[in-house]
Amino acid sequence: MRRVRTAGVAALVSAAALAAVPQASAAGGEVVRSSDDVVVYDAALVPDGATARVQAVYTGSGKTIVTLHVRGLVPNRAYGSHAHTNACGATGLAAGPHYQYVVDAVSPSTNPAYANPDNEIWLDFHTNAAGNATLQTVVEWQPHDTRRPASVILHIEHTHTGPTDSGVVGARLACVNVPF
Ligand SMILES: [Cu+2]
Repeated sequence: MRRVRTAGVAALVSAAALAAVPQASAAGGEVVRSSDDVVVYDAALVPDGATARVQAVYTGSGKTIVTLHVRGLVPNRAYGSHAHTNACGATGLAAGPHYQYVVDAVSPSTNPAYANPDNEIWLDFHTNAAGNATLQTVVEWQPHDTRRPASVILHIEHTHTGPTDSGVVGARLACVNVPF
């Protein structure tokens, strides 16, 4: 495991500080931001100096808007990404399964009734020629008080959406802790 310090973090409040004092937006929503380092499991597809930042906004109308910014990845490449249940660890598996608002009783969840971008937070993206991307998703709910996502994982490919493999996705390349 290797931790890559992100560039230009001076304006970022630490994750711990954000967790202690959620910021209120003008609209009355809450904003959380990711911590400023990325745990890398694949140094070829998440090169030295790559950064990933996540912002979650909880709107006054009950939605969650999640934005992912990545920089310095492999140019013109598809990556998968989702919110996961556990914090980042020594291996990609430590982050656990995808966070589901309504939890599938069957694990791993491949049923499109549960493993879909309305019940999970999907952030798949395609990098531009500079290896950068921004992706935003909106779900119609906010994480449960007692069960919240803890991280965002970057995967080797886009998420599958077939009738029997929904939510299935390849290797875990990197992880960023997010105090959702
Ligand atoms: Cu994932």
